[in-house]
Amino acid sequence: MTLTQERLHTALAPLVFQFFTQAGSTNDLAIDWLKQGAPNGAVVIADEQLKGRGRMGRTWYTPQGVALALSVILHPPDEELPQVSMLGALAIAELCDQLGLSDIGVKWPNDVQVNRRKVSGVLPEVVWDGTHLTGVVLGIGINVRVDFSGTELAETAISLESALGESLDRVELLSYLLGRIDDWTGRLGSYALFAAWKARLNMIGNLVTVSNGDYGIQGMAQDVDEQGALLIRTPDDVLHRVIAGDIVMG
Ligand code: BT5
Repeated sequence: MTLTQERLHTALAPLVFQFFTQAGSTNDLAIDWLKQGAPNGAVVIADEQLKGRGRMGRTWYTPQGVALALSVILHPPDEELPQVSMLGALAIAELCDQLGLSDIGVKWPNDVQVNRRKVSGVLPEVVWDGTHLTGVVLGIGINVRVDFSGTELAETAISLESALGESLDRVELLSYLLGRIDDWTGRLGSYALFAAWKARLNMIGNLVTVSNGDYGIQGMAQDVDEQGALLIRTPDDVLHRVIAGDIVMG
């Protein structure tokens, strides 16, 4: 159950990684490491985050000893960037498959849900040096046994252990997840990766509302394109291409 440097060294032997018992945000640490030349596939892992970040300045809750918080450093070519976050969600969904969970889905763009509750979030952050792509940091947070009772997330979040009704070993979960990430990284840029991500999306064909802070639109979630954008058809029969935002049903 413990996530120690020693256990990680044994389980993740070929990996270049940094482990912190406590961090602000693993993405921030990974961005610094990337700028200092971290190799493709390097990973930052923390047992607890004090300033875990979500998208658009939101907070990601990572209490000590009960979650996985990691950031994988990748050096894809520019044109493969849209698939990096798809890759993250896909690898997490496959981890859920491996555990034997049912009702697993990806809520566009990249929330992994179990029983329609969020078990994991993905935060890709791209680092540029002028017009040159330095690399991308793929942040992943997974709830393993986070107790959300009495919090504002009690109705919307879930942990792997409560969904499964079993206790889990975080090092084993991490090892499997990194294996899936490694596998899909080898297929970055492929139609297969896009198709596998698309097949996991759980709101296509439904009436949804999308908001991105500036505006909200309601319509049919018709499809996604290969860049990861959501295509929404509004009642006036106009097809909108949404590149970022949050969706809710109805
Ligand atoms: C995300 O943002 O879902 C991306 C989360 C990425 C977290 C990882 S952890 C490792 C790495 N280092 C970081 O600092 N971040 C990454 P977003 O779609 O904006 O969702 C954020 C929202 O999810 C919050 O506003 C809450 O409503 C909810 N939330 C926060 N913590 C949660 C949790 N542990 N489980 C489920 N939902 C949560």
